[in-house]
Amino acid sequence: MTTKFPLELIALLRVSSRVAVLTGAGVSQESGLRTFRDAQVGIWAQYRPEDLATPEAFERTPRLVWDFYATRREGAGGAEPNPGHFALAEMEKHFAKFTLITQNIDGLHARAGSQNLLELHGNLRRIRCSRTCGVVDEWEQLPDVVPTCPRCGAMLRPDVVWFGENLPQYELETAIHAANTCQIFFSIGTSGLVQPAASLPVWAKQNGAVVVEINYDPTPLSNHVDYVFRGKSGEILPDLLKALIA
Ligand code: BV8
Ligand code: ZN
Repeated sequence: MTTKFPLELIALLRVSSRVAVLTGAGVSQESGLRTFRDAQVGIWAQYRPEDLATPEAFERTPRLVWDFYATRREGAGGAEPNPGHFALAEMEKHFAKFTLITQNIDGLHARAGSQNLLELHGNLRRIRCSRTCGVVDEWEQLPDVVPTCPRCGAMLRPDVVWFGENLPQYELETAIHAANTCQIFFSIGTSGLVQPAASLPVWAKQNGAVVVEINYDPTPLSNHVDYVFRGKSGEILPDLLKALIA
């Protein structure tokens, strides 16, 4: 069943040049990746994500945290971008200033071809020194130990932003600027619970943008946006692209 879009929204899209999009785990759900909140299955079911995705957890139990991310890295490696990712990559070509801001760390937007992409929470595929040596491409993986930095010997860690850690400054500042200057802001596949990402659509609204939510379930944002499309982003986004270029 094709999604019906109000004509005034499509008309506005057609005359707009500045569009910003925030995505969350929901856009990768149809690629077979569990969303953040229901990712806890199997051995991970006994942990709350917030208890694994923190610097304290890594200090306390580095192997457990390293294995948690190694498992997710394998999962993401086996996943393919879905029609929602590809529709966003195609939409980008139709606007002078299209900024895709993602909370996801699975790398699927980049693999779908999105160019102007801001990974607010890092990328699962990148590994970095837990001190200051930066990203490390090769390391010696011994069984049952957390690998160490070839330069300084410190433990390696996933290049992702944990709870209680600051977001990368360039990505955050650029995302805030896009939210504050866009004409239309889409919030897609995110429960809107994690800060400061969850404030971006609010700031966009305060700055006069039309805000659109595309999400399977209601969220704290749902009552504050101009349009809500309840359903799967992998189905709604291709319909939106079709309506835009019809
Ligand atoms: C920061 C990387 C400054 C790691 C992630 C108290 C103490 C300390 C901190 C805080 C505090 N209160 C608030 C904070 C700030 C904290 C925070 O927000 N906590 C929350 C839990 C309250 N934030 C931070 O710490 C951030 N840093 O603020 O720095 C600072 C410094 C020091 C002290 C204080 C502040 C850092 C946040 C980044 C954390 N890292 N990811 C990893 O992934 O392992 S966040 C992680 O969770 C994801 O990246 C993602 O961002 C988030 C999950 O959210 P969603 O993507 O929305 O996914 P979710 O599953 O929740 O929802 C999916 C939605 O999709 C659902 O609504 C579902 O209906 C929908 N859906 C499902 N399928 C589909 C679909 N929709 C459409 N189609 C479908 N097919
Ligand atoms: Zn190092």
